[in-house]
Amino acid sequence: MKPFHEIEAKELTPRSVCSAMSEDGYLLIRAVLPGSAVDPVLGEVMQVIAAAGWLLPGYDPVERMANNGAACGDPDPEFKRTYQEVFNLSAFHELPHHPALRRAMKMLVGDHMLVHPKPIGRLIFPQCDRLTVHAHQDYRFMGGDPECFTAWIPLHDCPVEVGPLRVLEGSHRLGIVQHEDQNLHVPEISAADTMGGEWAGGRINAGDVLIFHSLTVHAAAPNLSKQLRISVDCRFQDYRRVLNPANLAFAGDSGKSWDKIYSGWPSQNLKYYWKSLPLNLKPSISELRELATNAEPAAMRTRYAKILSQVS
Ligand SMILES: O=C(O)CCC(=O)C(=O)O
Repeated sequence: MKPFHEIEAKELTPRSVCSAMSEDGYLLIRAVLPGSAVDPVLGEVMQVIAAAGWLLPGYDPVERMANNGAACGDPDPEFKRTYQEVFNLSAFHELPHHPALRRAMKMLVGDHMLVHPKPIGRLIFPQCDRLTVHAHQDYRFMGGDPECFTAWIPLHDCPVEVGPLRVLEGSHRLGIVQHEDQNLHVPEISAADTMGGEWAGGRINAGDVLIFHSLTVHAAAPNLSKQLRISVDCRFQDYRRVLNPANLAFAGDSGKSWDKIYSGWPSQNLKYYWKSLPLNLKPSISELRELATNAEPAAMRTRYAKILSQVS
């Protein structure tokens, strides 16, 4: 594996970020976020995790020492319960809007920037192979316009043995790659190692941000340590480009809703910020109305109706 192509945040320019993205499909930006932005989020997440019994007693929660007897991950019900509590934290949603990250992402996306409102938290137990995220392209899950970019943000220093992300350099140029989905909870690219290009990886520290194109193939390294690996990933695009409205809503059976999530937030600032932007939804609101009435099978009508009720 080759080392990441990296740059210090203070040296970042629109030209350097755009040329790295077009050549390699990713860039590791060092020292984007200050400790004062990242550490409190880790603190709040670890309080939730400690209360769930996922940590060994006798350690400070921010040491993240895992109680492997509690190991779980999506779609285990105990994982979903705890994950929902993390997702409800307003601090978790504020991080992708930090001015330093916005500044870096605007160099890539331009001024008409949408920060997707559903960041993903990764709470990865160590020594648990089934919880490692395998090779995939985010476009497979996001749809919309491929000119969409992910920022992967560890909430603590992440040496290779703790399982940071790695990327297949230049793979954004392969176009949309076939994912296997039979018998898999999460579709993956089983042929990633034979697709050409070289994997790039290495240590990613708290405050660093790994950014990559939605077609860049990437995977997590296995977490071989004794500690949980905690990170946030979120997506950014020009809001004039096509956006799949599923990225704004909760279409599953979980009963999640923005009203419930927002109810515990101390500030109004980020509540429904995305509704005030002139988004280019595909399907559009009128197409969603039609799909909610006529799509087949019935489960798809239900799904579209849920999305419609949350985005309109
Ligand atoms: O953090 C992980 O384990 C996976 C993250 C990922 O696949 C992503 O950010 O798209």
